Amino acid sequence: MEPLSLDALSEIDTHLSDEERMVRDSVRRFVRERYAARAGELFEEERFPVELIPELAELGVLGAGLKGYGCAGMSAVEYGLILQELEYGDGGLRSFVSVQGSLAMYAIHAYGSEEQKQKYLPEMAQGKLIGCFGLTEPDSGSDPGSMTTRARRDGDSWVLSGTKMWITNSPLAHLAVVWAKVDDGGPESIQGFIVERGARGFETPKIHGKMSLRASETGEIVLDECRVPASAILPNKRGLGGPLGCLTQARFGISWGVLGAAKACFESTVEYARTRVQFGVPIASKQLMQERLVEMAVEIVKGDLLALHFGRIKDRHGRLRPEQVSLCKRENVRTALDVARSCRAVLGGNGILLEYPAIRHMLNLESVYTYEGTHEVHTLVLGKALTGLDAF
Ligand code: TGC
Ligand code: FAD
Repeated sequence: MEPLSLDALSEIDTHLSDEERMVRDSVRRFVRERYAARAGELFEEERFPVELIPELAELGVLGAGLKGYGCAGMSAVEYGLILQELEYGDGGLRSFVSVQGSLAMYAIHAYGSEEQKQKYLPEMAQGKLIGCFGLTEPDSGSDPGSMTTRARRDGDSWVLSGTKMWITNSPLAHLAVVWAKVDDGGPESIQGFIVERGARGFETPKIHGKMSLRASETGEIVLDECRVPASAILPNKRGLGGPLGCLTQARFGISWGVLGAAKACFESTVEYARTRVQFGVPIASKQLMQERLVEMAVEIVKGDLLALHFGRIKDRHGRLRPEQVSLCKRENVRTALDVARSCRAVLGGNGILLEYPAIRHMLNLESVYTYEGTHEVHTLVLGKALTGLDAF
């Protein structure tokens, strides 16, 4: 008997429009034809395939959810479906797209001047300019309000000093959206700056030796009295709500993306368990094994429905409450990580080989559990919302 696919089990397609399915299927084709076979190799080589950037741009996935300025203007659900397909390939591929669109481009789109939008967004949508997003610092992770990076006004310039840590895409970025505390004589406030590569005092050393998201370039941003023009400031938002507003976009996308990783693990593991024979029968014929697979399938289907429910609300109202996004990110990342770990175990010794996707996704998801707000941070965001009491 042929096994039932997850999509057939959930009949998720019955909730999607023709347009949504078309967008998903085109990215699905790209990932399966152009990325999947190389995923293990890229992970091993610790390399993001920059040669695929023009094709990603051609698919319209860079800044896909933004309107105008050469962006595709897709719905929240279409954007989520895209990220799920990308992360089916690898979390590094999805991270590249999340950071470019939901963080760097979104910051410029939401808080930039008209001139900044015209200057950067069309070329970012075309993949000709790559951006990164510098919020985290070595001593300021979950508590970004404690950042020490400063921007001092000096005549027609801003002078930036500080170090950003764990910055996705920074080693290959043409520009960085950097968050700093502004020192202009007024009350202290966090604001965004666009720093172009080439600015004196701007360095982006790569972080080596990651055991997770190895196919994603991660680096620091070192700002050593880095002078940028007065026009580099993002003028239309002050305060921590600026970067957190961008994170709300990216976290929503992640809550879809991680299910792609879970599905890739699940599909390959079912296939393996159906053909791996121990004690004279396929291991998939054992009740303990079927229970394990069923638990995974149920959680993945629930995750899909959760993402779709909140995606539809986002499309209807144009926004989600941050707590709703925390709920989705927290729950679906946990599901995906549990699924990847369980799949790794079903594969036995083979589960530690890069030949199978489980260990790669499992390791990638350890980062996703931590970035964009750790699991604990999202617990506390929800706890605060539900009780009215701040436990940070
Ligand atoms: P708090 O006092 O609660 O809030 C400060 C101001 O921000 C507003 N706000 C939000 N606005 C939009 N979206 C959200 N999610 C928001 N959360 C809060 C809030 O209303 C307030 O506005 P105002 O006008 O009243 O000033 O701030 P807090 O200092 O208590 O911190 C809250 C906390 C802990 C939840 C927050 O700082 C947090 O989320 N921490 C986690 C940090 C984080 O997620 N860092 C991610 C870095 S980027 C990254 O990881 C990219 S990985 C990308 C990839 O490769 O895919
Ligand atoms: P910490 O904040 O030091 O947390 C350590 C532990 O303490 C965690 O378990 C945490 O949940 C827990 N903890 C913290 N506060 C509390 C509390 N109040 N109560 C209970 N527990 C608590 N950042 C960017 O700005 N841009 C990027 O592009 C980016 N990309 C990244 C890519 C990768 C691969 C990784 C790993 C990280 C990336 N980050 C990026 C940084 C990421 O957002 C941070 O790692 C994350 O916010 C957590 O900060 P931290 O690592 O300093 O951990």
